[in-house]
Amino acid sequence: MKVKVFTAQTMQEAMGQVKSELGRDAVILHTRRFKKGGLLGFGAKEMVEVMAAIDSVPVAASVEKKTLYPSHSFDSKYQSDYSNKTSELQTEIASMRTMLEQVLYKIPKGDNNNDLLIDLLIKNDVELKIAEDLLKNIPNQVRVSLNQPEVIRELLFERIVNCFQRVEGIDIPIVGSKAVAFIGPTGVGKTTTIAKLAAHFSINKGYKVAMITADTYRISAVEQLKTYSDIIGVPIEIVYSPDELKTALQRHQDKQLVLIDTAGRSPRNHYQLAELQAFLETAPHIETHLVLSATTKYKDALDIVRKFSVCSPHRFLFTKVDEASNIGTIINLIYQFPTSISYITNGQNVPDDIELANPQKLANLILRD
Ligand SMILES: Nc1nc2c(ncn2[C@@H]2O[C@H](COP(=O)(O)OP(=O)(O)O)[C@@H](O)[C@H]2O)c(=O)[nH]1
Ligand SMILES: [Mg+2]
Repeated sequence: MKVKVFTAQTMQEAMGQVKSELGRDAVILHTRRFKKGGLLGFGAKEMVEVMAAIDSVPVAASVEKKTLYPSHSFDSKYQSDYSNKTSELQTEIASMRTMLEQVLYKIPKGDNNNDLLIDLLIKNDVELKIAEDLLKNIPNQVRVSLNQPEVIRELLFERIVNCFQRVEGIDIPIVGSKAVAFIGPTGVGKTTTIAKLAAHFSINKGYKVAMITADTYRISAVEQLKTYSDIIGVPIEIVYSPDELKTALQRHQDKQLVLIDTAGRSPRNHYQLAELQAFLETAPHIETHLVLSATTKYKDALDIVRKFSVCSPHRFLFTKVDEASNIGTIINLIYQFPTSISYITNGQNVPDDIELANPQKLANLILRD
């Protein structure tokens, strides 16, 4: 074993000496500070002493360096090995950082406001992953301290509003006709919504409107729409096949808006869905709104959206927001399938209980205490 004492003005300098003489494996046995020079204790310089040892004299640091990166180390082979290693290391560091961030995020942080907001989102049935995603990086984003709950809540609100930014109601063309079909499971409110829209566009807006129903599955369904047709004063057609739908659409070419009701379909019945798809394919210009109830559990709603995707819906329309204890399902779906929302219905009253989706109102409902 070789033991040596090094003195220098700073600890850093002394360590540098240890490293260059004894190498990286040297063991520090002892350090001390002492005063040197001066007169009667005045003007003395502070010095550092380091006692270090090494088992056997190592190859000097400079030689060690040479072994690791020999003089020919920057020929092309070594250079590419070296850069491969560097990029591997960078990838590894990046994935370690992500892991660390995730772990840190999950550590309970007492009364951390993010946790309180996550709890609030989860209480409103927002999926955990989505809640975490919405809150991710918010504090860093504005460099606010975590004790500013109202700032963080405001930022979260804006993020949620952004999720609902895509709002597209029924846009009536200046020239020509628009046909809109409403599809979805049974009982979600398709027929009631059509009646609300027929009244809104014909009575409030003064457009020429017609209704067509392809829901001939139940007599009562046809009668329901016929009653609305009488009250609102818009014509109604009943069609039993895709061909009849085509003819009916041609007959109503003079109308600015044709609203098409369809039979409620079970997302589990492939035959029913294929039949519906065939109806919609008769006229390629039909705009399709998938009607979903806000009271549906997210997992079921996910299944419905997946199954109805064969009909390529252009918009989501959410009903029964008045009955839902929260609207987690709506944000979860929009997050998963970024699709425009057309209308929100919030009651049984025809024609009043319907409105164009409002991102601010929806965001407020998501953050409801
Ligand atoms: N609370 C509430 N009930 C609604 C809403 N929309 C429709 N309904 C009711 O839901 C039930 C089924 O509606 P309907 O239009 O026949 O559904 P469809 O089978 O999809 O055509 C009816 O009792 C409607 O009054 C809504 O926004 N809120
Ligand atoms: Mg119906």
